[in-house]
Amino acid sequence: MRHEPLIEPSTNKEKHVLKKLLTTLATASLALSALAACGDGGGDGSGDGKTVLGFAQVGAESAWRTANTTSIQESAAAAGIELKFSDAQQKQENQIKAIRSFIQQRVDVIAFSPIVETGWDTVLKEAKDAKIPVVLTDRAVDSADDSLYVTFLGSDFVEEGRRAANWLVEEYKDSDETVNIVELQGTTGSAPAIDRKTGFEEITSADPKFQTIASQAADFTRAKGKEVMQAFLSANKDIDVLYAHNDDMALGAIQAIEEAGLKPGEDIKIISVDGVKDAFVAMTEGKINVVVECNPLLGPQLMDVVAKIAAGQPTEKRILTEEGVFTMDQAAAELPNRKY
Ligand code: GZL
Repeated sequence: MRHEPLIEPSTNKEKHVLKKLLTTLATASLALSALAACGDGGGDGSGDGKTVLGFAQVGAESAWRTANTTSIQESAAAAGIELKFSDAQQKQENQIKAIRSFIQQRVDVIAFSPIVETGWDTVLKEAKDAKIPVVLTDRAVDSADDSLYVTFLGSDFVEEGRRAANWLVEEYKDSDETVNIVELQGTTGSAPAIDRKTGFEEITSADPKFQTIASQAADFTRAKGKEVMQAFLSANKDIDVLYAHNDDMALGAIQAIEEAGLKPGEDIKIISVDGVKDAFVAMTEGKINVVVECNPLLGPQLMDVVAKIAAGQPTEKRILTEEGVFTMDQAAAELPNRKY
């Protein structure tokens, strides 16, 4: 059946105007349908209705980080959340690029573990202007404007430093001898490195017998931990204690200590942070004396936060992760329970 045209143009001018009008209307309707697919808070236009989370990870520098990544990826899948994941290879500029890409893709939520504390305000303002909520996981940012993120989910690194030092105080409570400490710091400028040092010194500074004779960044990696410990050993003949801001650096330092003909855990007592499986194995071998746990399994809590945001529900500004302290004599019993 032939449909009669709604409008019958008679002159060429009328035909031209009608043609332009129809083209404009067609373009406008295409644009409107694309916008509708993106939803209001984001979504990548896939139109499958899934919440889309963009996550900018620090890198893959340590066993802790690997466990953290696995937890996030597995939890997103279990929660039916579409995860866009980027690995910044320990470079802040790559994390900033990833966040900008997530903004362009109109994701629903952005989450990341800021490799260092500073330099985020500009890109976080861009996310705020794009009305995309940001969740900090693991590490914090040092910003005057806490409206730039909705929630910070992670450990209290200052408390982790205090716990490390409290073990030391207890270990040497019956001695008046000077205790010479060397410290392997995490990534310069990162929240865990700054805060673990702060918490440790808050306790040790109360007793002058505790002397930190050397302290240097080793970037949370085994290789750098070994290299810096070798330098400590060459420059200092009477080291009593190593305080390592993470297990990977402690495990690298153990290699250096053994290559120097010394016994880790005996000649040089070792305090470490994280609680990865290999650190528990080292404790069963008597090579690490105490591990302060830092829980990387943040995935489930992060997805709870993302789901609340997607549902328009309020989330807590600060969510603390639960963690403990494990000494050498507890390691064998605890090792089978370790999930990372
Ligand atoms: C701490 C985390 C640190 C770990 C390191 O929450 O940011 O980064 O202690 C990791 O193992 O590299």
